[in-house]
Amino acid sequence: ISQKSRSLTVISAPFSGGQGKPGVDDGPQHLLDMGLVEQIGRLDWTPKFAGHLQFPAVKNDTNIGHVKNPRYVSQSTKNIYEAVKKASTSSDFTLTIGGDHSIAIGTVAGVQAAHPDAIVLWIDAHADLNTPAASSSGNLHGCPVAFLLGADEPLANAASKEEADLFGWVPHCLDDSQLGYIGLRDVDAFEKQYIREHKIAAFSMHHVDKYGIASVVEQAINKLDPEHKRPIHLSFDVDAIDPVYAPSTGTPVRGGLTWREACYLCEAVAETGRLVAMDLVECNPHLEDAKAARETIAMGLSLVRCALGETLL
Ligand code: HAR
Ligand code: MN
Ligand code: MN
Ligand code: MN
Repeated sequence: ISQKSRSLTVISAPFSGGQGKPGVDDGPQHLLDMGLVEQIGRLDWTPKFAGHLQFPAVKNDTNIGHVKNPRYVSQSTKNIYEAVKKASTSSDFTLTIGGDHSIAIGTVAGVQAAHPDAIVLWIDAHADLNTPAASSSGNLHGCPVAFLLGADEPLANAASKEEADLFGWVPHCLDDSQLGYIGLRDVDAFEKQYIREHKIAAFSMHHVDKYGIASVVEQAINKLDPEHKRPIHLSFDVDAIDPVYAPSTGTPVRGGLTWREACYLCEAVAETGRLVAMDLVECNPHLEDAKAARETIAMGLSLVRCALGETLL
C-alpha cells in the first residue's frame, strides 16, 4: 500500500516530571536538531511540527503519599492528551517525542479518542504498570499503563477528595486485550502478577532470544489483532534497547534489543500499513557523554524512520 503524502503531526512533549533526572525534557530539541522533521519529509510523509507543548510549573506540588510531582504530572499529561487527541483526529499519523514515559498517559488516551480500536505495542525494559500505591519509587513514569487500564485507585494519603482524584480524568481507555509488551526485563512483582492475572500479551527479552524478534512481533500482533485490521499505536521507550546502543536514558537495563532488532520491530510494524501513532520517550541527552547522547538520539531517529517505512522496498 502506498503511503504517499500521508499527513503526520510531530508533537514535542519536553516533560521530565514523571521521574527524577533532569535532561529528558531536552530529548525533543536534540531529535529536532539532528534532523527529525527533514528526515521524515524525505520519506512518503508530509510532516508538520506542532511546536513544543508548554508545561507550566505547579506551586507547592508536594508528594501525595510517596507519589512525586502528582499535580504537575496530572496537569501536563492532560495537556498532552488534548494535543494528541486533536492531532490524531486531524492527521494520518501522530508522532509524540518525549520526555519521560509518563507522557503516554496523554498520548495513549489521545490516540484512543480518535482510534478506539487501536492496539498498543509497549516497547520497554519496564512494564510501567505500577499503580501509584504499588510503585516503590513514586515516579509516575512507572505508572502510565495502570491509569490507562483503570487499575489505579484514588491516591492514598491525599489531603482532599480532589487530590485523591487527581488522575480521575484519565479515561480507562485500554482493555487488557489491547496491550502488548516487547522487550521486558525489569518488571516489579506487582506488575508480573497483574500481567499473569489479566493475561496481558507480554514478550520479554527471554522470548526475543527464544523465538527471534520477527516471530515475537508476529506473535504479538496475532494475539492482539488476529484479523489484522486494527490501527496500531507504538509506544517506544528507548530503554528497551541495549545500553550499548542507547546509553543516554534514565533507567538503563543491560541485555536489551540490539540496534537491528529494534529497527526490525519498527519495520515490521510499518509493513502492516496500520501504524497511526508512535511515541519515542526516555532519550536523555544530558546523561553519559556527548558521544553517547548523539548515538542515543541517532538510534531514536532510526526507529522513527523505520516505523515510517524508510527501509521497506
Ligand atoms: N518499575 C520501576 C518504577 O516503577 C521503574 C520504572 C522505570 N520506568 C521507565 N520507563 N524508565 O519505562 O519505578
Ligand atoms: Mn517506559
Ligand atoms: Mn523503561
Ligand atoms: Mn483511573
